[in-house]
Amino acid sequence: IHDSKLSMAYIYIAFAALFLGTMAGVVQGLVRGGLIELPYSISYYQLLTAHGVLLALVLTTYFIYGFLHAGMSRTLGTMTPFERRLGWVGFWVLTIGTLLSFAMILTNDASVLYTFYAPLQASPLYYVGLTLFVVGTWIGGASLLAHYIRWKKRNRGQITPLFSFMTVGTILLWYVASIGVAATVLLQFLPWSLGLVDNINILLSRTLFWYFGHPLVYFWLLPAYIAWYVCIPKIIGGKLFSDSLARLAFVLFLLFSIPVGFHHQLMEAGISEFWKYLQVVLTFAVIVPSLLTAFSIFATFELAGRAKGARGAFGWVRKLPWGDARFFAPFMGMLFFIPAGTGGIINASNQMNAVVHNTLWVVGHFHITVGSTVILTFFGIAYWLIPVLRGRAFTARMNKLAMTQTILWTVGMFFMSGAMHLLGLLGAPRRTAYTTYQDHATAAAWFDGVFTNQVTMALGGVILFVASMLMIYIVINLAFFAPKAHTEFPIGEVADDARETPRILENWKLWIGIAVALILFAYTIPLMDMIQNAPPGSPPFRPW
Ligand code: HAS
Repeated sequence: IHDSKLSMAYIYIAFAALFLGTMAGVVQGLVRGGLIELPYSISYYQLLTAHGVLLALVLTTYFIYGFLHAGMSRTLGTMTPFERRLGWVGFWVLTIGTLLSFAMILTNDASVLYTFYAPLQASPLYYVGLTLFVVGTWIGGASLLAHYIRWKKRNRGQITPLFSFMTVGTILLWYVASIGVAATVLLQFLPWSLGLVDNINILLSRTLFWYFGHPLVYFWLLPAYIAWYVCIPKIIGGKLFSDSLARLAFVLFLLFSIPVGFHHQLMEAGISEFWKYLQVVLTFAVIVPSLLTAFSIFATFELAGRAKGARGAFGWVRKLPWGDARFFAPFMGMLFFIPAGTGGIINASNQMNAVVHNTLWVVGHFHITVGSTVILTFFGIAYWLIPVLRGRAFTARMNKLAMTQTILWTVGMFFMSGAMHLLGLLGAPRRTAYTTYQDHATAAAWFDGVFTNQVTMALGGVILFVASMLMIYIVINLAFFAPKAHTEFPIGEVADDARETPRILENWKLWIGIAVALILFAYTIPLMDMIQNAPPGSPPFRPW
């Protein structure tokens, strides 16, 4: 019960962020669609920053920690008071950091978008808030790792439950990745925003950011994969196809998701072709664990259907529980991931990146990855996790609403991100309310098709907003008003004919060693080059 309070604290803030973040999102979408103008002195960039930070950073991080803590307690037993205290310290440091950064956004002192690219400069307090945010996640992560280490010591020689193994992989990935953002914030942005140094090395700051920024997307994705591998098999009444393959996918993410940041900087001068090429090759390696996941999940679905008597090549599809939102929402997320992953492969291809980089295409890409695949899965988790933690039931009425929520989210996202992808191909830029070409009005007329239209994008945004408010209603109901009942935390079993899991998969020292070697290989020389041949640097730019 004590552990569930910690998880719920994370979940409350996650959904508060969903509420505020989607509100900022719909208003900002309507401004961009030319449908409204902002009152008072609120700026488009201020709203866009609030939207990105609240949804991409706050909602995701809080939900992930709430989910992982709950799953660890479910699979490894309750935490000790020390582990729980560590968890709460992490929560509060994270929350103080979040509130501080958010306050700076509200006062328009940090309208630097969620990527806070230099030379855009925010108030030093914004960077202090970001630092606390990261430190809070490290402390929360330490609580999870302490829980794992204690279990390992007590259960020597035993294979760790899959949920906990995956949690450890996710947290290790986060630790290695977040060193990059901590370094750029502490060593570059803070001294610069405090006026201790006049200039900032932009290329270095972006490189350190993307060293962190790409694994960040897998930090969002892996908890969704945990649900796909561990919880969904139970929900559909089946068994996981292979335990080893699932663990291998997570190990591959740890190895390959970090030394790939240059694929966000392919159009950036100052990094030589060779290093970009190398990191693109590694990017193609990090696609493999997602392909393994697609295979595993398909196989799990097929096995479940056949065990229920399905016949023919695709008879098993009909045996899936289509009316159950705990399955349907993550499933729609999986479907989104097929075009979304394809889009990622397009982005990572140098020549095609030249077409899509800095256009709305990229915004479309991240709305169907993190905004659909990940978030729909998180919604699907919330439908059972909140009842588990609050000792309540997920009733048939709530399930109906949750099904409607999923459909609305899917339709809204289809319109919004579909339009974004197409507009991007036509050249509509991102990170700006205007086209910035010609006198805007002339250039805006390029985008006048039915789907290639900024209004379609805004319409999708409005549907998403309605879906989001429905989600908030469901969350409040599940947390406070649903009937009291015992709800089970779904943990699936592995299929009977699966082979025994090789122990080497849990040799974290080995995997961290290889990951560090790959990172050093991919980054040492380019980073030295950026530091030694640093351009004069740039003074701050505060356009608001
Ligand atoms: Fe990305 C930009 C490349 C995945 C998020 N990405 C972004 C940004 C974000 C983001 C936020 O190379 C923008 C950052 C910014 O603000 O500038 N991305 C990739 C690649 C992948 C990829 C190669 N991205 C993600 C995921 C994200 C995410 C996941 C969030 C969670 N991305 C890029 C690149 C850029 C980029 C460039 C920079 C662009 C630029 O120029 O600025 C891969 O990981 C994708 C692999 C995925 C697959 C799909 C596998 C399919 C599965 C579903 C199976 C379905 C089933 C159901 C089982 C190959 C697993 C079917 C069942 C039935 C019955 C039908």
